[in-house]
Amino acid sequence: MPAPPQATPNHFEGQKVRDRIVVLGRTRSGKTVYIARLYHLLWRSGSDLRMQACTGVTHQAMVGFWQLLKDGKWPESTTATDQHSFDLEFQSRKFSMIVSDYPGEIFKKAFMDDDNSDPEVIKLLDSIDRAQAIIFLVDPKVMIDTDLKATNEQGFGLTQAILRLRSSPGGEAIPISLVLTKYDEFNEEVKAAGGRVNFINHHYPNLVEAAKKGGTKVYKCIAIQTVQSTLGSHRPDWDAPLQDVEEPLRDCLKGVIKNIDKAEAKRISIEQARIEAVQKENEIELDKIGRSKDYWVVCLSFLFLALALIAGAWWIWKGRT
Ligand SMILES: Nc1nc2c(ncn2[C@@H]2O[C@H](COP(=O)(O)OP(=O)(O)O)[C@@H](O)[C@H]2O)c(=O)[nH]1
Ligand SMILES: [Mg+2]
Repeated sequence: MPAPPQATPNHFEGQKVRDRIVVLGRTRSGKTVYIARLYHLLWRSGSDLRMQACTGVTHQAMVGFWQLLKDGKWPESTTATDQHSFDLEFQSRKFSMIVSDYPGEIFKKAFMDDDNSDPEVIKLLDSIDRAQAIIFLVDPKVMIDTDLKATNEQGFGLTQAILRLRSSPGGEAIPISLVLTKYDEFNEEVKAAGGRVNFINHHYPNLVEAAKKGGTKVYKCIAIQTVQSTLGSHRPDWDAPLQDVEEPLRDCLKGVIKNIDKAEAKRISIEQARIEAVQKENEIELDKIGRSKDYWVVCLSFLFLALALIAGAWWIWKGRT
């Protein structure tokens, strides 16, 4: 089987190269569970979408999360930044995916405190600037909770991230997937609001407005269902049905391919126009050369004719004398 072609990153003038699919979300929004499930679905998938951890460490981390979840336990919440990188293959093209699991205070520092001095914050903002597509995980629990701080941090923070993306060069066309996580627990609230878009719009209208352009879709995701234990706590049920785990990624990748193909078609048409302009210039130059050549041929012909006439006249004159 021939090696699939390397996907071209998107280039925009004065902009960092956009070369990655980014997964972002506030702390406890469900990043670890989502990525662990996504990787479980895709790393041995025989479909047109495949995923492979870039390092053994990331692969082992994912296997560790599968084991925990299968054992009915939730992963610990993140205390240090965990960056997981994956290679993706979709429709025979290659992509990179970065999932940065930031501890809560980094997201807050970046988008609420405007503190850009922390290297972790710089990394987080850099990942937005380099995104070809972003999957934002949005926690419905935080949206309906009475914890005003958390609700506002998620709504304002995600809106800030989207505004940064949309205002950067090329950012208006970047596909966004807004993923409502934990849908198994919050489907009643989402339905009562009139569906997923109305639900987000009701709680975070600025976020929907900021994301609107560039192909934004909203998903109701169940990465893992919870069951209530006899003691009343919620534990994960690995084998229960899932929903909207692959779809946000698939749709983002389709959008990225569209953007890459559009940029490539534009590059080809600019190159063709340049080649045509050079050809035209060459033709004008050749035409000029041709015309000056014609001029010299005519001049020389006249000269030879004149010489022949002189020689003929001289010969006749000589013959008479
Ligand atoms: N019901 C339900 N709960 C989830 C799901 N995904 C995550 N959770 C809950 O959200 C918590 C935080 O998830 P986690 O992936 O660690 O969030 P992270 O901080 O963004 O990495 C988990 O401990 C679960 O309680 C899901 O698909 N369904
Ligand atoms: Mg985590």
